[in-house]
Amino acid sequence: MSYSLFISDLHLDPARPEHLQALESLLDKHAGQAERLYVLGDLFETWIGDDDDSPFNLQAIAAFRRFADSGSELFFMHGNRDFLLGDGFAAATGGQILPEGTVVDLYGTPALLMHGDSLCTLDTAYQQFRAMARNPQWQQGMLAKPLEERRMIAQGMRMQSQGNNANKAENIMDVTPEEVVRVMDEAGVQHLIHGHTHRPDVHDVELAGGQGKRWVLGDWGKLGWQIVADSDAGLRLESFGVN
Ligand code: OKV
Ligand code: MN
Repeated sequence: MSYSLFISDLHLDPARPEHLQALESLLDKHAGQAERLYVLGDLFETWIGDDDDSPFNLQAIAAFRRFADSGSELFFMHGNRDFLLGDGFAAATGGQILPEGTVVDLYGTPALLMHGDSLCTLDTAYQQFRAMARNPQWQQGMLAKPLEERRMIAQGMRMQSQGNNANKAENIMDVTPEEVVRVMDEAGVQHLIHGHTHRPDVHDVELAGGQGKRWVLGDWGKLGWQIVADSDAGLRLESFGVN
């Protein structure tokens, strides 16, 4: 039996060390056992650049490094909080960064992987913010600023967004159903795995070529969430306690 794992939306933050601890347990448990781990975005609550070598970041990187050194493969996708994760982070962890909308083979079943924010097309204010934050020139300009200034800017954006009430998990608009069908048909897959919405569930989708499934990971709170793709048993969404 071979298996691969998917997680997202840990929102790792020094203020909540229990989530980093839970990640470390997950990584140590599956190191050398899982074929691959895919982290589908919002691993960190805020990532202001690979040059932020805080003890918290270094601890997370070291845990991923042990996992990758054990022979398990490691992949990251950007979320809307950690869009500045770069090649430095990937190299330090021993992982690879995948573009949004990558198709992977899960033991004979192709699956489309996304963070999921691009599917929330009705939140136009958010899509504008996303276009800015993902713009390479904007990112270059941001990364050229001193770390302390970036920290202040990110903090200011968060306060502004909280003031607008645009930043609450329960206010994240859900995916647009037509957009889900469009990206799945375009990629020619019957399975889509994503996070972002914090609405962990498995949904049936009516596709051009028949029935599909949309697998949604949850954000880590009192529970953590994972999807296991098993060479024998297929996919399953699971939660586990986080202390
Ligand atoms: C979410 C929206 C803010 C809309 C910033 C580096 C950098 C991360 C960040 C900070 C802000 C996301 C992560 C947020 C949604 C906004 C403003 C508008 C319309 C940096 C890393 F580069 F500035 F240093 N951010 N947040 N908006 O508070 O979640 O949806 S956020
Ligand atoms: Mn997100």
